[in-house]
Amino acid sequence: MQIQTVKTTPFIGQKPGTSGLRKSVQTFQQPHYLENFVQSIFDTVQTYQGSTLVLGGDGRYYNSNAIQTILKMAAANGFGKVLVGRNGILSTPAASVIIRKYKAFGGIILSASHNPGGKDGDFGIKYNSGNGGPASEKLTEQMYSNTKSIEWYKIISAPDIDLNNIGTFQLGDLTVEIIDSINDYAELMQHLFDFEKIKALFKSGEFRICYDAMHAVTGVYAQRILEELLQANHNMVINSIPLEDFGGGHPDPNLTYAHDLVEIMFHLNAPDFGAASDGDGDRNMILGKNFFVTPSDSLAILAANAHLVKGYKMGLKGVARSMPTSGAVDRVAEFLGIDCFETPTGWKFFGNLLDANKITLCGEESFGTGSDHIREKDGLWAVLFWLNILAVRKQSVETIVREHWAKFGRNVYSRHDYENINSENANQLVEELRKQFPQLVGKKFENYEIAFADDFSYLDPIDQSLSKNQGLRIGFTDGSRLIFRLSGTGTAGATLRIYLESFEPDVSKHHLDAQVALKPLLEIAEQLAHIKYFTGMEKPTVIT
Ligand code: G16
Repeated sequence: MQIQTVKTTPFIGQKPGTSGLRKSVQTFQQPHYLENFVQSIFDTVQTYQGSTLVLGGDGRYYNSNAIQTILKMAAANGFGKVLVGRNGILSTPAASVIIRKYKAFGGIILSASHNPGGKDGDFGIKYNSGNGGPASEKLTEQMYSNTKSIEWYKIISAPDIDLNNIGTFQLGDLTVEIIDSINDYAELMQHLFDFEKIKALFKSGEFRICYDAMHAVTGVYAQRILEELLQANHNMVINSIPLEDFGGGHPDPNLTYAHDLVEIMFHLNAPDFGAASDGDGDRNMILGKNFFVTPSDSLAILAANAHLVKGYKMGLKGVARSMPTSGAVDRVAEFLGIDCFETPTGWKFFGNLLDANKITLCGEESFGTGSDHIREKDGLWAVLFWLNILAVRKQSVETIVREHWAKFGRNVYSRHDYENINSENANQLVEELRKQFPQLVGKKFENYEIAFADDFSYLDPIDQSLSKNQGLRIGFTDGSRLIFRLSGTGTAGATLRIYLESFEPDVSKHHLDAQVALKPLLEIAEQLAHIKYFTGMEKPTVIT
């Protein structure tokens, strides 16, 4: 088969964000756009000749087209084998499982995660290394640098491969194996969790679950694992059929976008447990009957109850959370006598800690939770972890959370997002706030006094790499925190995220709504950052 070397010129702005390159579908459809980025990945990772690549995506619009192109480029660039999920489908955690299990050189995952899909939606691509985790900042910076000087890419001309049937095909010297997208993942879940106990919980008839797949990739995984293997109540997976445009929805599992599930769970006859996942299946939202579990609390509760769960009963090596995530898990770590690490936002920062056996569990406020079983966050894994705990403790979700707060205190927490705002205004807000930092320490606002104000930097304890400018932190003497960050995953304008946290040890105040409890902090945020003025908005677009 003829290898073509196609001349090309750089595109501006092929800079990977928090998690890979995410742009509108139309941007990706420009001739050479995808090819330039893929060649830049290959030129960065270099030593792959003859080795195996894993390839798949969340099934959004343009997934199959991109897969055909990448296969032909992999053949032209000298990979030995590509493992592709059937129909081009692989959830992000399943891709991580497969990279690790088959000791692949790396993988390419096609997803824009929780961003909307379809012809007018977003598309995305990211590279995962041989450990199954997102490429390090060093690699993504090199990829970006390559995109700025690219002059050619290599591709073969060949007919498209049939992605719909399991089997092995040749593309020149490249072997393409179409594999079941679910088997390896389901097998690992059975190894980690007590499926018999969870099955018994469902069998009792006294426990019902509702899982919202949001018309995204986890529909097929949830049906196999929850319905077939665990025999959960019938029709418990809603929005189960993966669609190229996610049914026109926004596949982001939070209280705003997972409205179908929220309606079911905040109802008189609600099931006992509710959960949702995002576009590529790595995020999770956990709900009880009329009860929302914040992702930060969820991480802390998994850590505190890990000893009850088959795959984790040997104990935790340590835990980690991203900086804006609440300190709830820190309290559990202190109780257990294990290390707790604070990393910047982005799952890639957990990779070194996991590889060095420093941590077992990690998580983020952005609905991401995971463990050392893979190197990605894992939506269904978190759901199964909760189910395993519920099967052992036989209490409601709300009781488990309230008992946790009673023991450790409650880290009252919320995130306010201002989406799609003018980028210049967003940057100006950050700049103006940063300028005030030297004068902030000691400043008082009624009951609150500022203890520190800084721009978070992270020195990786394993490879000593330094990541600067990872979010503005304002800490108060009572342990409360206000954090300001601009999202690195949006594709239009800017998204301002404001993270609010306070600590409440008094059980008699634990029933308070988080928005009510955090109101004083929100007022301080407005005074310091003039949010309404810079965003032009009276209130956030999303509150979680
Ligand atoms: C990605 C990253 C996460 C991060 C999240 C939000 O998740 O993998 O680590 O917390 O984005 O990032 P930001 O606040 O910059 O938008 P996903 O699920 O989109 O891949």
